[in-house]
Amino acid sequence: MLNRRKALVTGAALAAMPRVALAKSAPLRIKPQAGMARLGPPDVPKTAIWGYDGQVPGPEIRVKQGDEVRATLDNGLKQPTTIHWHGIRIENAMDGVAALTQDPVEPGATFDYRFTAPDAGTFWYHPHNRTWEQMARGLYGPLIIEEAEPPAYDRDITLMLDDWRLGEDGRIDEESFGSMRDWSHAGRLGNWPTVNGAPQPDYPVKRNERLRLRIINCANASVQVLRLDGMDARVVAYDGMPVEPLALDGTFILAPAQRVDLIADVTADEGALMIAGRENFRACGFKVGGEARGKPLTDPVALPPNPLSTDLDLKEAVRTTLTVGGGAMGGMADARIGGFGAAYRGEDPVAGVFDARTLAVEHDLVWALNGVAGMPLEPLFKAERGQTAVVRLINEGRWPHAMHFHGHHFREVTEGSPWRDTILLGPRETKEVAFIADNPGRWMLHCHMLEHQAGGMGTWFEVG
Ligand SMILES: [Cu+2]
Repeated sequence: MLNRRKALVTGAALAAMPRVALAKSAPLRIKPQAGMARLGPPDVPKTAIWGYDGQVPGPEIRVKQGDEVRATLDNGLKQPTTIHWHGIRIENAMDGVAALTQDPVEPGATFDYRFTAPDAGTFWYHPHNRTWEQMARGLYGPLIIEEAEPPAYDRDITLMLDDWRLGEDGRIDEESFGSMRDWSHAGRLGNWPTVNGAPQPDYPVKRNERLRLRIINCANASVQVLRLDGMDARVVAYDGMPVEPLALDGTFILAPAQRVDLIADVTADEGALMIAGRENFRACGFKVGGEARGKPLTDPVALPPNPLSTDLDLKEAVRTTLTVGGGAMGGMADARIGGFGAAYRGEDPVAGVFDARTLAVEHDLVWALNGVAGMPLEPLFKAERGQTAVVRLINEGRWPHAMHFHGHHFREVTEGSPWRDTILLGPRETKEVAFIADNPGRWMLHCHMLEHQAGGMGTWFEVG
């Protein structure tokens, strides 16, 4: 295995992101396929990855709020895939969840996605079929929806954080795919971090420049603890939803799939850094050079609001409890098997209640939601269109979870909580979240620690 410490001494090249200007007339063509990427240090061979258009991250898709995105998925992989447009309050049929909202797209086949992005902000796209493997191999890309009138800044930088499991030869560790140890513990944690598919890249900036940093956690399961040095930064959005600007003080946390938008003024003379984790590991750098910006910008940094319904009606809400059971040392006695996948394949769902060992050994299921392991035949709850939904999330186990709701943004039912699409639920923690179920369809709700999802932590709800 590559050792992170090796990265501490590695110099890095200046990095640039691939960009795609989206022509309104022609649909974009996105081809997930095999490719090569220099993920490791210079003395380690390139890594065989799967990427959109063969690169990691995939091309940045950038449109204006309210514009239509047309994208043809052209599957160049040897296994079926889909594209999920994470965090977009999208039309249900375009949500990209294999078996729930569409058939998986077979190798060599295509699927046309077409949607209008209602909200401006930082989003991303990734597969929703065998996600635990396809994302670990590099399938993800940024989806940036621009405000009509953004606040003033000099530079807009997207930072996609990942955490790979690589061998000394630079290869992705394939043997541990499907490891029940990972699935029942913290998920697939990596040994090699990258930002935008590069080890510790440096981004050129100038002193006094104002940056907009869009940080996305693309790791399968790692919760990232981050810190910015050499900048004066404010949080302006979480998961694509603007918040009252808040000065960044010390570390900030990004669970898998979460995003944060920062507006940051470069105050350092030589170099600014983003630091990750307890080891003070250097995730990426900002090389300060050239002539300084004469005067720092002092304009307001708040983002314009998005058209999200926020008027919760807790009295008339549909209320549900979702209890997470299972995992190593979780004490789960038994569970039923959801059966959704079997029914989708035209097989008879497995009936009966099974003990935890049988579930793990015979069915690769190690987690349950409300005593059901894997997607259930019936939705967790049904809401009338426009009704408020309240979900009490209870984690009885020892592992954190990153709970993601599709098609909607929600917030904790405590004053001043931000609107998000993914929330970190700590060990033995309970959180109550609420949202207005105004997007009709069948929506997935799952843990975004992808091994947990694969191991049983997935359910769905229906909005009429
Ligand atoms: Cu989880």
